[in-house]
Amino acid sequence: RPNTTPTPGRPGGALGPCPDGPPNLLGSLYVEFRTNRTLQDVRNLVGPFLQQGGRYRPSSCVARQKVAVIIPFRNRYEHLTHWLHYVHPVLMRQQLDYGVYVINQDGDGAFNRAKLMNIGFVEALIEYDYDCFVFSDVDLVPIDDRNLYRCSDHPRHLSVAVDKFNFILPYATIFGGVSALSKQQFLKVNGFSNTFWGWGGEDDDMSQRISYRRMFISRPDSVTGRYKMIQHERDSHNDPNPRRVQKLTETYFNIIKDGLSTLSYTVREIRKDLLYTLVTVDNHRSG
Ligand code: UD2
Ligand code: MN
Repeated sequence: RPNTTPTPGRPGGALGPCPDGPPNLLGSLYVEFRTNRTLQDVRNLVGPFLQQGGRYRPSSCVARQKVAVIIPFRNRYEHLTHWLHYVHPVLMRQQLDYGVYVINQDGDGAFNRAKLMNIGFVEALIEYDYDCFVFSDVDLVPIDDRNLYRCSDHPRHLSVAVDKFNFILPYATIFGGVSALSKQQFLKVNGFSNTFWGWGGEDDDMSQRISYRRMFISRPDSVTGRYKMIQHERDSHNDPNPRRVQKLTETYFNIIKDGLSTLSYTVREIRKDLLYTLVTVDNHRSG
């Protein structure tokens, strides 16, 4: 094994970096949502490998990236249970130094997915020096563990082949579902817009921010990028945003004046479960 020369000050010798290709991946996975699995079942199963707050790092090597997985959330515990059950083991096999942050919108005002993801970025960075951010819907589970939850040279769209869309990319610029941006990439676009209240548009706004800042969307191939989405009805207080189409014509001008630089919220509670960090926030609805 290379690179096991002891380093001064580190007893027992320093760990080498993890290999670029994680060696223990399984490829395509069996995923089933029709079970009565509980959070406690998942704690029993994967908890022993985790630190409080849904934190993990490989013990045999130094992870190549420090990844915060950010889940925008309200009232979807059943989905979260499946997500944690399936995705934790995948992230472990991918040898990531990672943490799972569930950003929980308090109250029953209009949902704002994009703003929750901005909040997740800021709150995760307060805790640890993450260099990569994966933003994931709570209802999307990868069914191939070769789909690495890492960042690359360009912002990366991971959920390219979702069963709900018959495993094809619905349109070329789509960036919704699961996506990954490095800290630098996220800062370059000033994060997401904070002003998409209700369903839709916020992912396309980010896609436009990326191209206006001269970056591209990178993707895994359509076999590696397969996902199962947990079937659901539209939630209450998340009706389609009637302004979503109009707002997309304004992205270019809004990048610098609507995003991380103007983010305002109040943290109500931070609770560490073994499986995830729950950050409950008031996201200051004002328009
Ligand atoms: C699509 C996109 C999603 C987002 C959304 C429009 C894909 C695969 N998905 O998902 O990324 O762009 O359209 O906003 O392209 N949530 C809650 N509680 C709520 C409402 C939403 O937890 O009450 C969270 C949860 O993580 C959910 C996500 O927001 O997965 C997106 O909401 P959705 O699942 O209702 O939207 P969907 O499936 O149309
Ligand atoms: Mn969904």
